[in-house]
Amino acid sequence: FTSEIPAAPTTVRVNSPNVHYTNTHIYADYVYNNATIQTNPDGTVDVNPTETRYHFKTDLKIPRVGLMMVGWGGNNGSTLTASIIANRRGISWRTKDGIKTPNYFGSVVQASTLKLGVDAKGNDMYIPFSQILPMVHPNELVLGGWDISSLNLAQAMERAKVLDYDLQRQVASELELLKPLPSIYYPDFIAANQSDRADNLIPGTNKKEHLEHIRNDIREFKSINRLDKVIVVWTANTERYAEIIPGVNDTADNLLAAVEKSHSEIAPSTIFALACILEKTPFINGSPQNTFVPGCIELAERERVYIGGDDFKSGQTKVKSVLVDFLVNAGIKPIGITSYNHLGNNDGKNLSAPKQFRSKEISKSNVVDDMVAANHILYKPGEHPDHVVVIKYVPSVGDSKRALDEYFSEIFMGGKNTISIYNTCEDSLLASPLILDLVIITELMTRIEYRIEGMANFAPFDSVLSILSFMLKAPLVPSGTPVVNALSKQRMAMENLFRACIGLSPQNDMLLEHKAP
Ligand code: NAI
Ligand code: DG6
Repeated sequence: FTSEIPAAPTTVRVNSPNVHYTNTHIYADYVYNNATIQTNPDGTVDVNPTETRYHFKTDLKIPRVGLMMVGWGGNNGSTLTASIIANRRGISWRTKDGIKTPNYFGSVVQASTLKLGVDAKGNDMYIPFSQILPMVHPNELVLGGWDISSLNLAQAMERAKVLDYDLQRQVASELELLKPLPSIYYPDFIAANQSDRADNLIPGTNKKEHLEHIRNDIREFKSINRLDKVIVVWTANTERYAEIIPGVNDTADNLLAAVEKSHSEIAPSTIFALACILEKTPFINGSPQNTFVPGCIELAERERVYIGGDDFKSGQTKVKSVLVDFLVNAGIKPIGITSYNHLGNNDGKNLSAPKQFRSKEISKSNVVDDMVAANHILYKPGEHPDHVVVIKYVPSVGDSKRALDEYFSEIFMGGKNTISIYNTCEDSLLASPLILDLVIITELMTRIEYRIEGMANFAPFDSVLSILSFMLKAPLVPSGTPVVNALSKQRMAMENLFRACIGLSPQNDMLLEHKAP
């Protein structure tokens, strides 16, 4: 078998009067086409095509980037760290299935391609996603972070029981040298069953001092490692939801004042987010809790720092955001979605507590809303399929999560269709590459600016990075803007934005050159 797809070029250069390259930047002029719709009283619809002229400026210099993980010693943190070291060193390991070599499968940036155009013969031409614009390579990331557990990364990797022993054996000596920084522990926010690992704590209960401590950790990490940028990812335990209290966490100023008073309703993850924002460091929340209380979002917008969240979208939910999109767009009406899973890792243990489970239940439950709302032929206003989420902790299965889903739909002429899915996978091997994508794309976004008519200067995007939605179960979006959960739309949003930065029109699958040559 030989592939028809030509080999990918190593660099992309667009020859167009709309694209201009300097030694340091790419400048692209781009026309964004949309349409505004007006529905008239008689039911007719007026469509007004719109055009907005955008100018994009992308900094070509790939900086030296640090990734700091909160919950570094957890399954995701230790798995990602060991895997990056294995990739960096080109370590291969023996398993009962033979010799394995490291890869970055599961990372959109590292292991997927995108169609750039066609070659002279009309064949589709794909390039690695990572080559559309200059991006940081995961092997170059400088790793660090915090954990309330004092185990070094070799011990943490062993505790996680995710990677094969022969790989663990070979990376252990390097991982032994990596030790998480002490962290903030407010027992009320994570499950009581986590208390036995909390032996690496920043002393005291003063939240303002905790905030300053974390800020100092970020500054030191940056300076010791001579980094241009740091990005922080929360991959620590799922916390309970924080109550939104007027005067406490509703505005940026109230939130900062509440930190000064060590208010009990401010979660550790919010302290980390605030520390990052004040240090001009992007912060991404990989767990479902409402870290980004209104005051935190307001502060990010005010300081013009990127934030992203919530909750890594790894397996069951990723499939859901494909399958429901498919069913609804095929004119089939899902009326019952029942999602059950059991797992036996520490995440599962933490989620066995009701308040932490509730955070996860919320983020897993809203993922079909936009797809249902988009089809008013199938669903009346306010109508929604039954949607149930169950998670059980079964220690014996460890990190190997079992997810069972039933999609029950109404089809033609009163018929019914049932699709059942059984999915088994190591949870942390799905989540770890998402951390890379989140970090690499966030970093890239810090190098892209835009300008439209009326703006004197180029400016960064909105602080809430909705472009990260593909990797997240409950995407955080700028206030008042739509949440998109459908996976293909989320991917297109990334692809087309990056294409726009090199002056290319959005990807389409019309293949007109083959239909009407
Ligand atoms: P884990 O339980 O193995 O790791 C979490 C780590 O966070 C632990 O080492 C714990 O000691 C530490 N920790 C808890 N509170 C902390 C704090 N305040 N500061 C610093 N460290 C703290 O969990 P895992 O599997 O690595 O998952 C991490 C998070 O990612 C969980 O919230 C989980 O729900 C979320 N997630 C995981 C996915 C997956 O597929 N593995 C997918 C979606 C979300
Ligand atoms: C049980 O659902 C544990 C969770 O942390 C999930 O494993 C994680 O959120 C991934 O969920 P999903 O639905 O994206 O596979």
